[in-house]
Amino acid sequence: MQTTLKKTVIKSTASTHFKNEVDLGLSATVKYLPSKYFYDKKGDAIFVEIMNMPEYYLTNAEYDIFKNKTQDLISVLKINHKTDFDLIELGAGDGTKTKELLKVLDNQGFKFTFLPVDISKNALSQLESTIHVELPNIKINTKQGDYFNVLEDIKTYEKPKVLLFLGSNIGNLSDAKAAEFLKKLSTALHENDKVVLGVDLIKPKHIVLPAYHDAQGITSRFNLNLLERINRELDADFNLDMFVHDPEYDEKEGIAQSFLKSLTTQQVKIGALNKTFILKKGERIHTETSRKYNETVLNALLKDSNLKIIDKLMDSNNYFADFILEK
Ligand code: AVI
Repeated sequence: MQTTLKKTVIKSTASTHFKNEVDLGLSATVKYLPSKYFYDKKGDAIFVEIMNMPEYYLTNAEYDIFKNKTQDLISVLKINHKTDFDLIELGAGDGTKTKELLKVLDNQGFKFTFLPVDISKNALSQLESTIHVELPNIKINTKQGDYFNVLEDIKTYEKPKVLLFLGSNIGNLSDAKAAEFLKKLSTALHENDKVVLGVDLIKPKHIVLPAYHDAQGITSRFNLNLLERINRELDADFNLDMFVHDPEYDEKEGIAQSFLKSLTTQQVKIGALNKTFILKKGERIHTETSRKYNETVLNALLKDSNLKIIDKLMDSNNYFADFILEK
């Protein structure tokens, strides 16, 4: 297929998925919109702002582990100096944390190829150029795509693997989906391969909730951008002034959730669906789950996979953990 035609087909398939999922979510008895749609160009930029907010402790906490416990991380991974291995990162983004590990591996003469995987081609090419400049010895081979699809590819790689899945990205999946993902992940690995799974830990509300309800209203903009995206891409007429960002955190369960609450009873027309949806005053649209973990929760998710926890590293505040899993 011609490249431009192929791009158009991929784009229109993506927008058909978006349209159908918006339709499903807004037609449900309890309305929802999938959080994966936060990440358009504007959403990506707001997410960078989130990671730099004082309240969003997750990024710094995991950076603390990668920067200050690099040697511990290398030891628990039990990597052999003589064996060439693949270091795969799912959802690599700008690679800030991973570069700390790459630097030390490189200095200590480990033989490996870095394989960052991301949905964003743009993020990958930026990462590739910074690695070439900052760490010119590192062999890098980028992979663009959806994690689930990329796992199919990874399965065929022969070398030992260390797979990084950081940032508590797993927390945006329901427990059922996370368990399915981990099971699929384990089938892509060989015996003794390792996974570094970064998760936010269950802790008190006064620490977690502000990370999703910041003083500057950045997370509110992030959440509302989802409605703006529907307006832009699906010809809808959401009035953003008539919705508020409404997050909550259940400290006992360890689950943060974000909603958009309708301030009035209103009708919203979505041109691309040729449909009108009614929202009652106070009705909420669920937009995101950000699960927090402890070892019991994680072990329950790993039950049907062939992965087991062999170690964990925590930041200096004990807010965040990188669990080391082994097949
Ligand atoms: C990407 N993910 C792990 C973030 C989180 O903490 O759930 C997304 C996010 N949503 C609001 N703030 C950050």
